[in-house]
Amino acid sequence: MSPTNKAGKTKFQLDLRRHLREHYVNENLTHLICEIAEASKYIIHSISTGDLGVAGTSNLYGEQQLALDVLADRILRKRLDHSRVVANMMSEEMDEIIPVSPDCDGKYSVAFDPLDGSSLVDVNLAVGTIVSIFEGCDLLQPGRKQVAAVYVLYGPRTTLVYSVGKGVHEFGMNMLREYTLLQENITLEPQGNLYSPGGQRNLYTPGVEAYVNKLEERGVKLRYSGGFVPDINQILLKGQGIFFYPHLKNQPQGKLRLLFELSPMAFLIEQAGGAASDGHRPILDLQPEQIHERSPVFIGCKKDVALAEEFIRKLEDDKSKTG
Ligand code: AFP
Repeated sequence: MSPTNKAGKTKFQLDLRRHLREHYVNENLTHLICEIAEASKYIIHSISTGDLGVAGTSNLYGEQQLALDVLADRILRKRLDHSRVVANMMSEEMDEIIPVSPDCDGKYSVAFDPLDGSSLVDVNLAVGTIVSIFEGCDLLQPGRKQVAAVYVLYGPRTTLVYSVGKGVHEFGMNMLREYTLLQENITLEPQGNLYSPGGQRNLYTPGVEAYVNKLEERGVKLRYSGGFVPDINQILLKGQGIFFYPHLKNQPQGKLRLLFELSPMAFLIEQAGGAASDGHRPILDLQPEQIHERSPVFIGCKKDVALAEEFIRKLEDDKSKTG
C-alpha cells in the first residue's frame, strides 16, 4: 500500500503542485515550476504535430533553427512572460537576455533550452526541455546559486524531473496530461558501468583518450543518443553512469552551453549525489562571463568524474607544466 499524504492521496498520485507544497517550496517558485510543466504540454503537441522543417533562421551559434526550436521557444517564453514571477529570461534560441519585470523581489530569472536535441525529432529520438532558475534578476551567476533546475523528457513517455535543492524527484505525465509522482530522492552510485561519450573520438586529447580506454578496460557499456536530456536521464534513473562532452583538439571549450544545459543538469546530478566537472573544477563553481559560453563537461557518478579529472591532470596539466 503506497504511503498517503495529509490529503489521504497515495504518495504516487501526488501531482507536481502538491509535491512542491509538501516540500515547502514558496508560492512563486511553485507557480513558476508548474508554468514550465504547463508549457511542456504544448511543446509535446508541437513535437507530435509540428513542422519538422527548418525555420529559415539561425541562432547565435550560427546553427540553423528548426521550426520546432522556434515554436518551443515561443511557447515557453510566452508562458514565462505571463507568469508574473519572472524578472529576466534567456533562451538558447535567443541572442540576448529578455527583460520581463524590473522588479526583482520575489521574482526569478530563468535560462532555458526549449528543445534540446531538436535535430533528433525527425528521426523520432527523445528530446527535452532544460530550465535553470535563479532568484532575483541576475542570470550570470555560478550554477551553485541556482534555486531550482527542471527538465522535461519527451520520450516514449513524457517525464519531468526537478530539484529545488531538496533531492531529485521524477514525475510522469498521465492520460489527463497531469504530472504525477513516479519516484523521489533519486540517487547515484559512486561508480557506474555505462558511459555516454560526446564528440569525435579522433579529436580527444591524450587525457580523455586514456580515460575512455580505462573505462572500456573496465567493461563499461557505451550508451549515447545524441540528446543531452535522455542521456542524463538514463544515468539518473539507472542510478549510475558518466556522460562527457570533453574539450576537443579543435574545440577546447567543448560543445555544450554552460547556462542552458550544464548548470541545470549539474545542479540535478549533484543533488542526486553525483558530480559534474569541466575536467578541472565543478561546473557549478564556474562564473559565466557571457550568456552563451560553452564548457567541457564530465557529469555522473562521483568516482567516474574524479577519474576523468585525474587522467586530465596527469596526462595534460602536469605534462604541460613539465613540457
Ligand atoms: P542539438 O540541440 O543541436 O541537436 O544538439 C544537442 C546537444 O546540444 C546535446 O543535446 C547533445 O548531448 C549534443 O548536442 C550532441 O552533440 P553531437 O551531435 O556532436 O554528438
